[in-house]
Amino acid sequence: MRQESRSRKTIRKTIQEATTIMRDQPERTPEREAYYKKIHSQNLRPLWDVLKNIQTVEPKPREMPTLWKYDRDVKPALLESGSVISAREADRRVLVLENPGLRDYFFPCITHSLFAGLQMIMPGEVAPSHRHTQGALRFIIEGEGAYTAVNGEKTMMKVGDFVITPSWTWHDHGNETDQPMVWLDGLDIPIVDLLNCSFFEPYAEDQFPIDRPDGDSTARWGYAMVPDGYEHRTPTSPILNYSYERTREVLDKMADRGAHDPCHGFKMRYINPVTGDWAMPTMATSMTLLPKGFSGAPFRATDGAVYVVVEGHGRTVIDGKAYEWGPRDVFVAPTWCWQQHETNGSEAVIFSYSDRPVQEKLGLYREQRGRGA
Ligand code: 1HN
Repeated sequence: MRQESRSRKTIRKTIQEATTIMRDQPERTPEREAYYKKIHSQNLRPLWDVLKNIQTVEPKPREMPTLWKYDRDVKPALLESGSVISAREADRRVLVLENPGLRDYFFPCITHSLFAGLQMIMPGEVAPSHRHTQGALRFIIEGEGAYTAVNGEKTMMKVGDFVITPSWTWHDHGNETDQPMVWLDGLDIPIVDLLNCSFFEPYAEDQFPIDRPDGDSTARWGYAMVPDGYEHRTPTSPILNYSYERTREVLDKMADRGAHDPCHGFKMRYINPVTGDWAMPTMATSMTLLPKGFSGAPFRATDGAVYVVVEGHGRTVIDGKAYEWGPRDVFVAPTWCWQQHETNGSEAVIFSYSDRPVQEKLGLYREQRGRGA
């Protein structure tokens, strides 16, 4: 028995070595170059000349770990944008969080698969109704009392709320308060682009008619019950607004109960109450409580993640470099980079989203934990 297991171990090791050592690339000789050129005019390419581009031992993300400091950098830029253009003329007054590693991408994005932007709406402004096949999430950063309306239901937004705009639903935003309001827009733009399924339509008027009271979807779906007779299963959660008040309460209760994950602290997923799956089909959304003095174990995963800090201060070490964050800061950890979260004097609460649901459906998702996990 012992011998058999030892030889299996040897075989496994040999396979591992074989798969981690890259083969030598075929040489490019003048004869070969001439041949490649000749066949290129017939729309033919030699696979052996391009294989190296995809046969990486592990994912090599183009995006870079990046941190946006809200109070210091982003907020002044947003406030200035209010005098540069109106929400109406801009359609959506959004400053895109462009990853410096993706400057030549088809569209400014925070990772190769996800868009992130910060939208500001000033008192009295309206962002007119439209719909598109890209799914969107809103995560409220600052301000209180502006609304977003989705397919006839309006919700007033508060800091920390997570609001969903499912694919192909009419949506408009407005601010009837006397304060600017800022939220993060997370969209699955590169995913929809990859599949070439982008449709867009403006609504004929500024606002799509409201036909349901505020809180309607929470009343129907938000209490672990569903209306009897409800058969329809939508890939996106029917809940419009997952309020921070309730999310925070859950996190506190989890923390009261003790044991946390060594890498992730107390991390809770937002789910679609009808299916039990992620709340959105293309974007995994979660809220994490990191206890005071938390020093997380290292982990990495194939989903690059966008983090938005709600409360507390701390740092995340991404591939050996520390990023110091506080409330309202946004940072991104690319695919397959080692990450480690730490808090100092206070507990911290962090919202995050990634393309994990897509990877899971395709059987591609992987994660790895390091020492202490
Ligand atoms: C969009 O429609 C919104 O509706 C926000 O608020 C950001 C970024 C790219 C494309 C469409 C919105 C967007 C967007």
